[in-house]
Amino acid sequence: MIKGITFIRPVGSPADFNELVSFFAALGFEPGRGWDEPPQQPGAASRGRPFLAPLGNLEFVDGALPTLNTDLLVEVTAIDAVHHVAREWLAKRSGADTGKVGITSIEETHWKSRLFTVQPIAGFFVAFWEHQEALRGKAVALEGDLSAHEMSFAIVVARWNAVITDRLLQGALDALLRSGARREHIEIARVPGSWEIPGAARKLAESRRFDAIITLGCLIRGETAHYEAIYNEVARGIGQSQQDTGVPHAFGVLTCETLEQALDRAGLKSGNKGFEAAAAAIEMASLHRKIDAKPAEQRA
Ligand code: DLZ
Repeated sequence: MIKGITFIRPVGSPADFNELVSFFAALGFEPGRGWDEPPQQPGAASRGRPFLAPLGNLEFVDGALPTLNTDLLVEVTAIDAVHHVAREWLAKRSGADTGKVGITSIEETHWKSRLFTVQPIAGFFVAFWEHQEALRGKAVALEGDLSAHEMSFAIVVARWNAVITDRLLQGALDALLRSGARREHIEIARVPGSWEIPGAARKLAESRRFDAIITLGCLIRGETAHYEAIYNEVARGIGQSQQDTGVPHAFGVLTCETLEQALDRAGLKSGNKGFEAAAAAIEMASLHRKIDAKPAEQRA
């Protein structure tokens, strides 16, 4: 059974390696499981950092090829936002005005796409492209993207079980910043416990200043009297705020049997539910924008 496809790119020096890892992380690629081999003999250490994409393919072409200086093509959504992030990354590099690194403007291609190329380090080129028909090759459906560019978010985080909720908050911030949100467009509201989350979330949603609200808390059954009652009310209140205000609310309130289980879900073994809640918030905010932008006659 075919499982995946890997293209290996050797790099010339540890400094180039670090630059490329920084560049691909800044663009929001999901990091895979990397490796570091200690040296078997002097100077023979090696390391690898994979970057994952939701889809990959090996494509054979019979006909006109794009005139590019690279065979590394990354398909994206929201190419203008990707171009912006790449430009900002380059602007922080000291070599940016030496001509050894650089970025082209976004150009139309002969295959109904828009494309630009970047040289994040001397001699390494990567092209980013977006098909003009966003639905090409996909089921016909409206879908949100994972770009948080030019979006504002509020995070409501409970102080109760702070050892957990602080980790959820770090995960949520990581997801937002890596997806292109700016720190000054993220407001954090701290509340005493999960019980207080719905009230604060609603107030923030009613302010109409945010594309989405992210709610973070942690209820531990063994340590919480009336656990079911509190949990039901928190979930109901957050859902009701979402429905009444029309602003997407992501649900990141953990309900766990034990502290150990909560730690696992806050970044140890089972991912970070704060990161996942923020990703859901970005996707829903993007979907809302697309629904608002789509002319009525195309919605049928
Ligand atoms: C009171 C309480 C208890 C027992 N357990 C938790 C919990 O596990 N997680 C949580 O977020 N909050 C807890 N709280 C606090 C309530 O949510 C609320 O803050 C207080 O009852 C004050 O209204």
